[in-house]
Amino acid sequence: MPDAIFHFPPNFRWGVATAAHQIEGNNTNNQWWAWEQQEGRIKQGGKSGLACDVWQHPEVDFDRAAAMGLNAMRLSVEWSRIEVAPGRIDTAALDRYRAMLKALRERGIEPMVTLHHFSDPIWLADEGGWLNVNIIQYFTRYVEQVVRALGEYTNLWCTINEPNVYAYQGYMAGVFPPGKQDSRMAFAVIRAMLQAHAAAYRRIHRLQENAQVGLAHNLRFFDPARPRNLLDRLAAWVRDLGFNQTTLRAVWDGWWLPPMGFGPALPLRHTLDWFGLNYYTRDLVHFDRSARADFFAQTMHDPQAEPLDGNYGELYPQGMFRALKHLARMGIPIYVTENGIPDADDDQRPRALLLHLREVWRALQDNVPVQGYYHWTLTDNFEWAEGWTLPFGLIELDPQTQARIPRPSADLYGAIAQGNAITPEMLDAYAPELRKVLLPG
Ligand code: IFM
Repeated sequence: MPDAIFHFPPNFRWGVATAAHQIEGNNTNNQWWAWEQQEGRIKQGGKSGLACDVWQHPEVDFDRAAAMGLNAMRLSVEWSRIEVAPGRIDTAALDRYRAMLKALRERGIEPMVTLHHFSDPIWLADEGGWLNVNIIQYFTRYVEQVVRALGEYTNLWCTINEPNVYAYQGYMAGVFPPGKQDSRMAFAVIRAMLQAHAAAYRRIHRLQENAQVGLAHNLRFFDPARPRNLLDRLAAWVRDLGFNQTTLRAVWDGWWLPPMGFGPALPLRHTLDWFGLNYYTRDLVHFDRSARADFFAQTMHDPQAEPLDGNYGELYPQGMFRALKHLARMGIPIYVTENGIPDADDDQRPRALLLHLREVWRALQDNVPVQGYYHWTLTDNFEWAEGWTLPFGLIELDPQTQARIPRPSADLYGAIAQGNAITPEMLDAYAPELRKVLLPG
């Protein structure tokens, strides 16, 4: 590609990210399935149902990913399928996942396997979920079974997806199961998840010599709505502390920060071979003395910024560069394990994709060790409490008929992956403002 302008490094991973409950269908044995059956829990009464039917027909989407020229895919395995009752492993489920990973390898796609992505077996939820005193033993016992069964096909493991989002949505906002509103519980859940990550890291390395183990964190920026206002700055700092820094400092420095605790978190040190960044958007934060339960903060989107569909936030691609630079301080490889926008008519996604990838490229020029980018997501899927209302797919899905229609961004992303670069023509077509800045005339 001689006239390409943003080249990516050789062997860069171009992938898509997915999660078991959002795509497999009929995950009847987890807490999400039970939650979906309760009235009023999911927007428009949506249910995961057959989802993208990936459990029965994984090759449909694997073929599409391969045809796009992708060389990587992040997918999760479903604890509730594998460990159907405490200590009772369904080997047929593990065989099914083995077949999936093999099918990906046959298509030249390297799997990254996430071991926990928001869904818990009902038996675990009934025993208090991540607040159960035995959770670390439970999690490592399950992880060991998965690594023994799937280790032949991958050494790239993501222990837990977004502990902060799981805890915030389930234990503060109350919109994910178990629907609690108790910040003390939320921080106890994150703490347990990080401890379980560390224990899983050690267990995986004991089982697989060349394992590469990481964690995916949803890094959201919180900027003061009025940058000069001290109270807004303080409120933004508190939000950042709770959502980002408590987790980041625990895994970087082995140090618990309030409100998660205070003091050394030694078992967490050196438990990352790489770090996973899930980046989507940012919030502006206003101090509000009446919002006591929310730590005196109100969040809003920048009224000047381009809004994303479904009230998902603002388009803020610069955050990708900021996040990567922030994480570079860890001195370990980084994967962008998720990034994308909900956009049914695809009128924003191609441009958003180019703008975000340009920020990844900028970070690479600054020697940030980014190894790959996994777009969220391949096919529209079940978006948790938002049901089917936020279509994040490069490919449109009709969940009733299972018909798939690639959006223009699927072609664009495929062309970028195949060329390992962004070309001026792509900018002309979708992000002319960037073209003008970079290549005047
Ligand atoms: O769909 C989710 C995913 O499960 C976790 N990260 C954010 C995505 C989009 O909201």
